[in-house]
Amino acid sequence: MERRILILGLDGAGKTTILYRLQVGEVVTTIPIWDLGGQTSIRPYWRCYFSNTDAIIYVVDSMDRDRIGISKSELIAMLEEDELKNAVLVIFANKQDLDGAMSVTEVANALGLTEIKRHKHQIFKTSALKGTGLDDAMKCIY
Ligand SMILES: Nc1nc2c(ncn2[C@@H]2O[C@H](COP(=O)(O)OP(=O)(O)O)[C@@H](O)[C@H]2O)c(=O)[nH]1
Ligand SMILES: [Mg+2]
Repeated sequence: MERRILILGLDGAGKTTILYRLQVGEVVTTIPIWDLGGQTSIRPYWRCYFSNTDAIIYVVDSMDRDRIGISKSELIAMLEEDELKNAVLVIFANKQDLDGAMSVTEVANALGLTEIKRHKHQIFKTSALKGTGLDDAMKCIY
């Protein structure tokens, strides 16, 4: 079954690297995945892509403690959008290869995941650089 997947997250989180990894790997070859840039100026346009979304991959830079709060507020604001009400949320706590990165539990707490009731969600630790954790996370969508 074809799924429409959005990949979102702040700039620098690792979205493009993840997409590259998924396409060279075996999990996904022909799936349309929209990589929307994460810069402040284009975040308001994310919603233009929301209709018919089955799954949202939300990528977090686990090393970026300074912006985890912003990442949380963008996530919460996005999930309030009506067009996303049926979308499954898969969070990638990315850059787990880096020393000093927030653990998956820290990222989950910082994002306030336990407060998200309306969407099915799951968080995975990933390293797009090393290619680890991506396949497990994608299995959650397919
Ligand atoms: N150490 C490490 N660096 C990563 C990882 N994923 C992405 N990066 C680096 O983070 C930077 C931003 O990645 P990019 O994919 O362009 O982020 P995007 O803005 O979300 O598309 C690049 O220098 C990547 O090489 C990761 O898992 N570990
Ligand atoms: Mg990018």
